[in-house]
Amino acid sequence: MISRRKFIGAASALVAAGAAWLSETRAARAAAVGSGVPADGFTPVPGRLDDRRGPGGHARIVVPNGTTLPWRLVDGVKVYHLVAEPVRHEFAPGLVGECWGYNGRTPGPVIESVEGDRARIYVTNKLPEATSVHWHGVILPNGMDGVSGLTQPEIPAGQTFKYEFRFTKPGTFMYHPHLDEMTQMALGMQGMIVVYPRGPQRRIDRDFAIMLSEWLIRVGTRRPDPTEMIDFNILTMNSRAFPGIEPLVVRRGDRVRIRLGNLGVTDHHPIHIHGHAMRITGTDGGPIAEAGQWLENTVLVPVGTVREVEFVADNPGDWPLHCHMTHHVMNQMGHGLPNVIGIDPAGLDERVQKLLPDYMTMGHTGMDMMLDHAEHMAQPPNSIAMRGVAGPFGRIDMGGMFTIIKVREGITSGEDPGWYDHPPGTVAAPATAEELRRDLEASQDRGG
Ligand SMILES: [Cu+2]
Repeated sequence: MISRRKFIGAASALVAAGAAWLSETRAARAAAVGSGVPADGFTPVPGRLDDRRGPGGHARIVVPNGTTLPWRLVDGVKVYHLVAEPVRHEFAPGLVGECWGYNGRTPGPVIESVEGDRARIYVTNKLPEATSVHWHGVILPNGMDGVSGLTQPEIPAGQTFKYEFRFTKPGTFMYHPHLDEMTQMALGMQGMIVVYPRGPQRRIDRDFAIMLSEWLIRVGTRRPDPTEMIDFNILTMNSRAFPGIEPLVVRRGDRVRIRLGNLGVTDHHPIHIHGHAMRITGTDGGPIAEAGQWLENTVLVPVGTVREVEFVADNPGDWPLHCHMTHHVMNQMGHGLPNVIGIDPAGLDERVQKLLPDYMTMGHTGMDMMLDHAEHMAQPPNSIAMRGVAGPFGRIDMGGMFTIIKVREGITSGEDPGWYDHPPGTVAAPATAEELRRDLEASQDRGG
């Protein structure tokens, strides 16, 4: 198993290589736009809840476990540089994958722009095979659409291509290869694009971008298997699996937008929020007019789409935001196991132990006990627990596509504020004998 220090060293080297072009131009970019921040006057402070706004009134995007792509202004054109390359990626502490991505990470950095802006995007191919980049949802000239063989020649390994077009409408879009899609996307080549409206818009205080993805990484291996079509065992938000996913920290009263993209293989993800209702406000087709918006507690994000949701964070607490498919909130779950729920193992363990001394029937009372046992068993190399991490009330029985929205009163920082401190009397607790007598026996008297 690779040591943490070695991993960080290797990852840094990759990041350094990927960002070489950016480093070389840092001074020039700083001169052009001031510290490399967008020229539209908005200076973000990483990790801070920031009340400053750009001219369009937009809050800057927050990418949990991710980042945005720097750009420089050249004669009024925003110039970006994507580097397609192999990436050593940590899905959660304990699980590292040999992936492909952009600029040293998967998903690639979020590309930000403003409605009407012209973009020139250089794509350098450092993969061992050809690639291309499709700008999913962006309305552009046909020859910039990135479909290898149809609208452009492939980008051979070692070469740099140039794309140039205008972002004509606001919204959330995506980018991904359109050559050997099965392999390249399954290994992590995915990214999001955020285009802010140019004119005034309704106030948004916290604006998050989350890419949903699915992977098969067999226990003990490092390379995601791109040939799998159905049975995935790592489900991720921005290529991280819970408990490796950063929480979404918001201040009570904030108007929150979450931009959810899905570039997975097969699965549509019903993303469920607790404690709030979400308004569906946009797709990769663009914003939805207010009259067409509707409320949901669960928004389905099908493969190859974006859903933008908004809500007012008016309910303090630690609220899950997760895929509602039960197998998508577990890590490295095996399937096709014998179903032993309800069997009586009495006598069975003794007989089998004569052949296999360590044998023990598990799962006959449900799967929860397996987690109790798992805590005492050694984890195989390069793998993570199926589900479960220590929470304020015991084990949080979740993994995979799961994160926590932390709504807090009056906070000024986007740093993780820790667990929610519940007001007295607002936490579910064991019923007392007196309460049972008072409430349940009385209701039985009435036939309730
Ligand atoms: Cu799902």
